Amino acid sequence: LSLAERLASYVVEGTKEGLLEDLQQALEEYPSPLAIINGPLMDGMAEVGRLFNDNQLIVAEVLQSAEVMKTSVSFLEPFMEKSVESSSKGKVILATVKGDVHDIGKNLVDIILSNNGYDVVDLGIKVAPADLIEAVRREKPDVVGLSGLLVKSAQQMVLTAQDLREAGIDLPILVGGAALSRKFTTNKIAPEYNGLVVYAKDAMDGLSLANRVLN
Ligand code: B1M
Repeated sequence: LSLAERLASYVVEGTKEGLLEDLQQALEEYPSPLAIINGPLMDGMAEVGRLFNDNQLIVAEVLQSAEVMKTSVSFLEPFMEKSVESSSKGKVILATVKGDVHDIGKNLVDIILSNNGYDVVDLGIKVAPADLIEAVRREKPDVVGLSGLLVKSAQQMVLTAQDLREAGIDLPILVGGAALSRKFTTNKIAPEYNGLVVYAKDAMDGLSLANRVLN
């Protein structure tokens, strides 16, 4: 197998044997750590999603794939580019919405924003609107970032936007995750909110949108 195929297969098989050695080699061959994640590792994840959908994988196996992804991201993180900002570019609260446990994408957004001058407060997964509102009042962020991968999470984002509006919050909201699209964001979430709602297709897009919105 080629290096790319091996990297994808660790994710698909949910095995870590040989993973770190191949990641080390990939660091030499790929233009950046993020290119390793967005390329072969995400290809593996897409295949996991397909197999899971076809009932060829069970949740326990998908969890092992998620572990491989998390180990890989932790291994690669120290090699990612970090900007040396003298002051913070802004504060971002991140959360995976109520009812949703998927956090690999959110954690990637956390790393990319933190490495690029933002203060990030990560509220974790299954964050109910009331907890988000409390955290916004406590932390006084400049942006609220919401992640969701389930179809029902897209609907949950609409409810969360309504609750934020009712709480008088109108900070920019950055939304992302496989459950969403720009169209959904514009047609369903934005009309329910008083502030700006922007959709990021991936973590780097999230960074450039945060930069555009705040700086
Ligand atoms: Co789940 N799962 N899962 N799962 N899982 C999906 C999402 C699914 C599409 C798989 C499938 O059926 N094909 C499907 C959803 C179907 C639907 O709603 N239409 C699904 C399902 C059904 C479920 C369960 C219901 C299964 C069950 O229990 N029967 C269950 C849900 C539990 C719950 O949430 N209540 C479940 C559980 C799990 C695991 C726990 C086993 C595990 C998650 C582990 C974890 O996250 N800690 C898991 C996984 C791994 C997946 C797949 C295979 C991979 C997701 C992933 O990590 N991708 C997924 C299929 C797929 O997406 N191919 C699937 C890699 C990650 C880097 O990408 O999160 O999209 P992603 O993030 C991207 C962008 O979206 C963006 O940036 C990242 C890239 O740079 N982004 C943002 C994300 N958030 C952002 C926020 C931003 C900006 C950008 O700003 C704030």
